[in-house]
Amino acid sequence: MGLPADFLWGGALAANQCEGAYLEDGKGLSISDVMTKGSKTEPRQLTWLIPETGKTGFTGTGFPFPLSLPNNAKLAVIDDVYYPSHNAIDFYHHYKSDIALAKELGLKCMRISMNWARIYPNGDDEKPNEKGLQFYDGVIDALLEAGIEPLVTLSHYKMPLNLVNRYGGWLDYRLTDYFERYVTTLFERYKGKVRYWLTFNEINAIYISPYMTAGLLKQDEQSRAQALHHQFVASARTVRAARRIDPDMKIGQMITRGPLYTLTANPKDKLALMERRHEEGTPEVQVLGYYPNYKLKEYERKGIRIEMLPEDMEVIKNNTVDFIGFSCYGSTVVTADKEVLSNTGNMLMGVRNEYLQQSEWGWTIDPDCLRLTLNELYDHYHKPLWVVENGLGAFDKLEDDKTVHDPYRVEFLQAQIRSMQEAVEIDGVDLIGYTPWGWIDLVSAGSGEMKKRYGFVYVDCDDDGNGSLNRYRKDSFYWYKKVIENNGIKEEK
Ligand code: BGP
Repeated sequence: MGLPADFLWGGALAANQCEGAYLEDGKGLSISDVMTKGSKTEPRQLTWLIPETGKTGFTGTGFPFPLSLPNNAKLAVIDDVYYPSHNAIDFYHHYKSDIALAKELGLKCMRISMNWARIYPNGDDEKPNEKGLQFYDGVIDALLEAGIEPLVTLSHYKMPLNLVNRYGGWLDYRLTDYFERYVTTLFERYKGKVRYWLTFNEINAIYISPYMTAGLLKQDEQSRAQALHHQFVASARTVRAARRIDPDMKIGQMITRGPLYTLTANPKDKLALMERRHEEGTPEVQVLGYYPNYKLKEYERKGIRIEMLPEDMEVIKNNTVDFIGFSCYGSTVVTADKEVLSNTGNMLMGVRNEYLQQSEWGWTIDPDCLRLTLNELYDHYHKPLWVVENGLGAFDKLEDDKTVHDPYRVEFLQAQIRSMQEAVEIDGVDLIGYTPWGWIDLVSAGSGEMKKRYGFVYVDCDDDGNGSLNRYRKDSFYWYKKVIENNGIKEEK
């Protein structure tokens, strides 16, 4: 019984939410650099500029807040607006001491992401930006020296902005070439050092956040399906490049996933659940190498036609991923009655579950969500799995003596880890690791807030970027350290 001895206990980060230094050392703008701060109730917005007239303005990012850009407007940074990613927690200048803290915490693995716009500032450049690569050399070497295995996401909500303004994001086939150039640069540079990679963060979230996942300005269903196809091709070419450059590399897909429950025993609700799963994306393409019939039929019904190059499906078929990484924050209740749906967490529309609590941000807290999700994915795809995001966004208070008491986080994670262990110990799921989200506090992707904190380490920084940026260990830091030392949660007899 128990988790494997080499189980990768870790923590996760994303470049645009932690690095800051948004223009330093030749970095180009990324799509997150033009996102304003929102709040629990106010959505984040995008800022634009019409270069000819100097006129500026704001627009929503898309669902459910319409994205509308005036003619000739380009997404751009404008004056007097606060953009959380510009400084974030300044990991760029703190990475050495942050990695030392991670080592003290006992992490065996860290999920980071590399910022495409640091390496190829415009996305379509011929040559990489050496300074950007040097930054990641430093991070990777520091991780390896600390005995921490890196898991690198290649694209996590932060593609170069130029690829959106100039090409309309992933709708344009040329991005597959630019992406291949970017990943090839990284694979050649980090072969023998970085073994685990993820391609596109939450690739299946394109149906709810097409701007963040794929830089889409045109967001109709046809455009989303086409852009997603290009990402599938890029993912397959990534796998192909890895096999060529370093066959020891393991490439994972990354999806967002959580259990679905029906509101009632009415078969119509069960059908709604099945349809929701189908709408949520097609892990099959990256995992098994083909489009499943339900998606092909859906496209046919809706008159969606995907333009493909003759070789696309061949590349997809021959280059499937090695493992499935997924984010899982909670569960959703589904019903056929569309009238009663609301946002129940991480952009998921559902009905409030009367058996479960909600976080302060209204996300459903489900103590069994990992066992259920791990089993469902393993039964379907028989691939090794990795929980690459999971956690509780909560308010924390830094006490006068610089301690942070966060029993709510410990309680949440205790249940999650127990559920994850059950999937391995009782059901025999093949699980590589666990990297809870934001092991150190960082900017929220959904709301841009700092006060929505996930970390074991508190960062002194507020919603407007004020604060010393000092780091403080929360109570949960000492708790998680013990969990890692014990290779899991041991039940008290
Ligand atoms: C996931 C994203 C992460 C992360 C997390 C928590 O969907 O992949 O980047 O931010 O959600 O969401 P939030 O930051 O909105 O609380």
